[in-house]
Amino acid sequence: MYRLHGFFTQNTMKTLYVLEALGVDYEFCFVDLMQRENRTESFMKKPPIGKVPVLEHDGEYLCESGAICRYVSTIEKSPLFPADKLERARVDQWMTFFSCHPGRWLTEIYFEKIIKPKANLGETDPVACERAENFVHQQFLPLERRFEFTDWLANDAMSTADVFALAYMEQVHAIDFPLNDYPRIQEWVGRLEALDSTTRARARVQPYAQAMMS
Ligand SMILES: N[C@@H](CCC(=O)N[C@@H](CS)C(=O)NCC(=O)O)C(=O)O
Repeated sequence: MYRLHGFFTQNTMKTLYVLEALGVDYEFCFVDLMQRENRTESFMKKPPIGKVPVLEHDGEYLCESGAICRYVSTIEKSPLFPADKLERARVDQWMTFFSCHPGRWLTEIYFEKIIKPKANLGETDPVACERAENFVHQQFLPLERRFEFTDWLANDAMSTADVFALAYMEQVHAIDFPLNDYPRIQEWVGRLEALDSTTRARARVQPYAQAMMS
């Protein structure tokens, strides 16, 4: 049995999408970041980083969304994280690409446009948004070309990398990032959003997100 401590933003969503796609049994424990529940003494006894998501499994704690996704995918021996070394490396490659490049910049725009005003962290910075948008466009161009040849990021079938990346991609809705020039990327996101596992993951956080963001 797994227990996931998390919020409703992209780092937690990566792990929720992966846990649901793997079909594992887990408990979700909401950590209210607005109330600084991640900085309480008891939470800081988990990995002392004070950030979510945190996975609890067999009495051990693990943080960092990518590490959690790889760990559970490995434990479950899932085809979503193939045993073949090269295929697995390709999954890893795309997870890292999303974390370091388009995901990083989409998250920056989300922070500027959504989190800052909501959490009273100051004005949205238009210069930071424009810079981040330019980086996203730079990275979406080769991604769009890639989807001319394949339906999924890493190999011939959907993998942990695709559902992991959805957590970054779905931010485009909230930040009004235009995908008009990227029809294949839109189709890929549509395939991921249509999964039952995506619906189940969203249902886990929806009551908390609705209460806080409305
Ligand atoms: N690299 C980490 C980032 C974790 C992270 O920054 N989590 C944010 C929420 S999305 C957090 O806990 N922020 C609260 C804080 O820093 O006090 C991951 O991928 O899990």
